Amino acid sequence: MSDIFKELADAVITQNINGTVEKTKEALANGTPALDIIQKGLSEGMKVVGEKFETGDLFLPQIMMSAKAMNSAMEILQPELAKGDGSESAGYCISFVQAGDIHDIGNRLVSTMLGANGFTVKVLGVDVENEVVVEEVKKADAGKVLLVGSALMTTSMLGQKDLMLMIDEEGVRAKVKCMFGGAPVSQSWIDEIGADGTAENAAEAVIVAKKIMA
Ligand code: HCB
Repeated sequence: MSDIFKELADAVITQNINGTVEKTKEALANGTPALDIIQKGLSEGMKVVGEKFETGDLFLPQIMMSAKAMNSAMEILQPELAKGDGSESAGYCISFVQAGDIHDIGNRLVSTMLGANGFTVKVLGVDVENEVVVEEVKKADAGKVLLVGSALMTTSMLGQKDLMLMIDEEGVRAKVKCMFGGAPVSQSWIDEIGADGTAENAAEAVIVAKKIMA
C-alpha cells in the first residue's frame, strides 16, 4: 500500500476525523483519483475496523467514530465522484439498504457512482421494507428497473431472498434486474436466490449494472 493510502486507512482505523479529512484533501490535491482514495485507502481502513470489532479490539462507539471519519471524507469526495462520464442515460435504479440494516456508507457510494455513470438513481435510504421496494418498482415509469440493494449483516441479507419471492408473487420479475451487495453477499447467494448480479465494490457495481441492464 502506498504511503498516502496507508495514511488514509490509518486515520480511519484510529477514528481520527480531522486527520481523515486532511489526508483526503492532501490526496486530492496531489491528483489521486477520488475512487482510489476510497477503495485503496478509506475502505481498507474500514475493513480493519470491522476485523477489530469482531475480535473485540474495538467497540461500537469507536466504529461510529470511524464511520464518521469516512463519511466526512466522502462529503469532500462526493462532488468529484458525481462528475460522471457524460454518457447517455444508462437506465433507472432504485437503491436501498434492507430492512433492519442501517449500514449505508457502501450503498451511498454505489449510488453515487451509478449516478455519475449515466443511471438515474432513486435512493430509498436505510432500513427499507421489501413492500416499499416492490411498490416503487410498480410505480416506476421505466421499461426496466435496476434494484441496487445492500445488506451488511447476515440477518438482513436474508431479506433479499424474501424480496426475490415477493417480486415473483407480485408479477414484476420481468420489469426488474436485481443487483445485491454488501460484505456477506456472495455469487453463490445470488445464484441461490435467483438475483442477477453482485459486485465487490462501487467500480465493479457500475460494470455489473451496465452489463445486466444491456
Ligand atoms: Co456494523 N457491523 N453494526 N456498523 N459495521 C459490520 C457490518 C460487521 C460485519 C462487523 C463485524 O462483526 N465484523 C457486523 C455484521 C455481522 C454479521 O451480520 N455478519 C456489524 C454489526 C454486528 C453491527 C451492529 C449489530 C453492532 C451492534 O449494535 N452491536 C450494528 C447494527 C446496526 C443495524 O444496522 N441495525 C452496527 C452498527 C454499525 C455503525 C452504525 C457503527 C456503522 C455504520 C455506519 C453507517 O453505515 N452509516 C457500522 C460499520 C461502519 C461497520 C463496518 C465496520 C464497516 C461497514 C462499511 O461501511 N464498510 C462493518 C465491517 C465490514 O463490513 N467488514 C461492520 C465500507 C463500505 C465502503 O463498504 O461493504 O458497505 P461496504 O460496501 C461496498 C461493497 O460491499 C459494495 O460496494 C460498496 C462500495 O465499495 N456494495 C454493493 C455495497 N452495496 C452494494 C450493492 C450492490 O448492488 C452492489 C455492490
